[in-house]
Amino acid sequence: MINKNSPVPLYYQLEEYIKGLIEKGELQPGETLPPEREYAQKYKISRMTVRQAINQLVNEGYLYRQKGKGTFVSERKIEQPLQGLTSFTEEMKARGLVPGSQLVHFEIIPAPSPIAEQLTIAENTPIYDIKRIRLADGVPMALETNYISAHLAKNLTEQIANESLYDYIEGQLKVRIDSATQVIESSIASKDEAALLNIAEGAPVMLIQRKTFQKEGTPIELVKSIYRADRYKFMIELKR
Ligand code: 16G
Repeated sequence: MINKNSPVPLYYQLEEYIKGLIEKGELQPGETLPPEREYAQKYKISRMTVRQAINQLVNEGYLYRQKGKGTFVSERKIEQPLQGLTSFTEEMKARGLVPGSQLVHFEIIPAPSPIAEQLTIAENTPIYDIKRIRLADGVPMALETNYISAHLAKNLTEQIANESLYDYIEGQLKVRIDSATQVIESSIASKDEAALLNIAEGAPVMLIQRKTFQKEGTPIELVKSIYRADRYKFMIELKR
């Protein structure tokens, strides 16, 4: 497993080895990682090297530390492809997870100028302001704020917002969701966001802003999503 004659650094070999055990399920989420000295003795490497490997795995989110308790295996991250315009509900179902929403806010408000501009409607036109915690198997994954023109989404109810907005837009309103632009940035959870997502204030999150369009280019929704960086990663296939 650890080859001292290899030009590959020892910490990296150990890091990849532990990562492999996690990926194969031989180390399960929540399981305690054996102590550093055990690895050091077993592979005849220094504890510094073991610590370096473990630090890397903590930084990458494969492991987490709990003060005074030890190092544990993290829950597996959801890998979301960046191609394809899908909904949260579709993404979770495709993975065999049960999608859910917890409504935090639901109100019709007059569109403030920056939002109106983006939705190409006049300022103060009524829009839905919807904030939901998005759940996978009951666990909070993301916090999502949608702005949708009330004129477009007539009769949108709290019940619908608790389910799938895309199902409603396409199934009920018969509006074809065609394309979107999406910007992803790193960020940290504010106090309120952290409380809703059940993570620590200041924990890393991904801020995703999506603007979705109908076929003729009319904007349908403006969405700000805060995704937990400890539970999500994004994947894109590149071709040259
Ligand atoms: C996803 C979209 C969001 C959309 C929602 C609809 C991202 C970053 N955002 O969360 O823009 O409003 O799906 O989901 O993927 P729903 O149909 O389950 O309500």
